Amino acid sequence: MTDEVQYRRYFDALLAGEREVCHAMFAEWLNAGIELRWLYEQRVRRSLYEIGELWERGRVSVAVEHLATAITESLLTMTYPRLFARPRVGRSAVVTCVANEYHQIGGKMVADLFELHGWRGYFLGANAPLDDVLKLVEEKRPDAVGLSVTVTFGLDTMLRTARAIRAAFPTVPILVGGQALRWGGRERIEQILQARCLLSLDELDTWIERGVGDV
Ligand code: B12
Repeated sequence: MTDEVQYRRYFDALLAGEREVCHAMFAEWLNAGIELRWLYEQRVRRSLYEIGELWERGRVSVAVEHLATAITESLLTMTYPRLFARPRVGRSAVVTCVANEYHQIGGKMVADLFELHGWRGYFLGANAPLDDVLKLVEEKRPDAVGLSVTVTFGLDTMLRTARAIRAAFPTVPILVGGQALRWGGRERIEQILQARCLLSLDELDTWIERGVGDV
């Protein structure tokens, strides 16, 4: 079966809410040793973006989108044995969605990628209140903070969050990512925030490989 045919089969099962088929295909990919980053981008992200387009055009209902999202979130936990297999490197990252941001799958992938590199990836999930994020950063003293923002109307909150983190923790690298940044402004944001915008797991991978402090 070609790669494209496999993707289509997976996508159709996801859209039909066939959890068993999705689970079996995902297990097969994991057992075959397919790179996690590729699986996350080419299967998970691609399928959810496609569902988003169908939903935007009124071709699928909110219920179908919710079903596909719920299945996807359950599949992501299947990667855990792979994530924690690498030796720990004594570094950590706090990763969170900003306040009022309910899209949490991208942020979770980011935390997973840190784990895959032997870091500890503390993932706070959706809609994290700023004060609590600051408290956790204070407590964990991570080597990086990752902020995820998807909705365009969340950009101001992201800016406020990053500024507050920068004020309280002047040296911690701040990484910002998510679809809200897709439409440009990257350099301006980096300048304003003294942060690094990273738009994909590949970019994050390169950042981690290069070592901490490259902001
Ligand atoms: C599922 C979904 C939801 C679910 C989310 C549930 C959950 N558990 O996460 C729910 C139902 C909550 C939801 C709600 C809404 N949604 Co919605 N949703 C989606 C959908 C279909 C998939 C999201 C997803 O998981 N994508 C897959 C992940 C893996 O992709 P990603 O987030 O981009 O992450 C990747 C990169 O961006 C990057 N990344 C992300 N964060 C970070 C952080 C760092 C530090 C780094 C390095 C990298 C990084 O890494 C990931 C891997 O590459 C998208 C479609 C789409 N295009 O994504 C719409 C979409 C995002 N939603 C949209 C909208 C409009 C909404 C609502 C406003 C709808 C409404 N009227 O209520 C609300 C907003 C709620 C809120 N305040 O946040 C629009 C956003 C438009 C915009 N530009 O603002 C989209 C694009 C749909 C569309 N085509 O119009 N949604």
